[in-house]
Amino acid sequence: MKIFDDKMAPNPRRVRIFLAEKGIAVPYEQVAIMKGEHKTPAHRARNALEQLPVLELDDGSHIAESVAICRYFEELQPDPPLLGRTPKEKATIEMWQRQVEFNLYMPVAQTFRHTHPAMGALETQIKEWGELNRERATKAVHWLDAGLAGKDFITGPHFSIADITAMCAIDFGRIWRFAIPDSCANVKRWHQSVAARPSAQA
Ligand SMILES: N[C@@H](CCC(=O)N[C@@H](CS)C(=O)NCC(=O)O)C(=O)O
Repeated sequence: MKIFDDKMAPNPRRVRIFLAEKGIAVPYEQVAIMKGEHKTPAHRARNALEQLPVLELDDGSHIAESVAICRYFEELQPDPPLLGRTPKEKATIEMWQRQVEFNLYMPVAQTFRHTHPAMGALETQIKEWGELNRERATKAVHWLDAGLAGKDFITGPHFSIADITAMCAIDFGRIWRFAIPDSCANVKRWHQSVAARPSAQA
């Protein structure tokens, strides 16, 4: 078993943090996106969408999609649970995970892809789309701030995959100088706490 990873990219980081929280060690093989290594026939055979991360199982099969890979390891090793225990917890975590992914993560990524000069090699850049997503990302942090009121973590008292996705989105945004607004005190407090977990270094 191994994971095809790019240390510089935010989606593979989600999986690394998830595994670090569970204390699961999996060998990583680096595939450098900025060198185009994810567009080779070898990587296309692992994931026809030319994306990372990809988990390779011992039978030679592949699982792409960060959340699907996390789900696989959660099923293998439920503790500590990062996708919920009870039906209500599982559904609540999935709700937040998807909302954070669509409302915060995607706008942060789209701003980067459509406004950063380095992304011109990978993306047909539409500046207006990038700028619209810059606004959407800022709006989403305010939405997250309201959601974090009175809570330690996004879904309640326990750290979950939703916290991982949100932290990776916010940290990735630094590449286009995104910063948590001073008015978002809940997000600032939460970010300090999740960034201090050892897994954040994974
Ligand atoms: N929904 C996928 C998204 C994967 C994805 O977009 N990965 C990026 C790295 S963060 C990638 O491989 N990009 C390659 C490219 O844009 O050409 C997941 O969650 O794993």
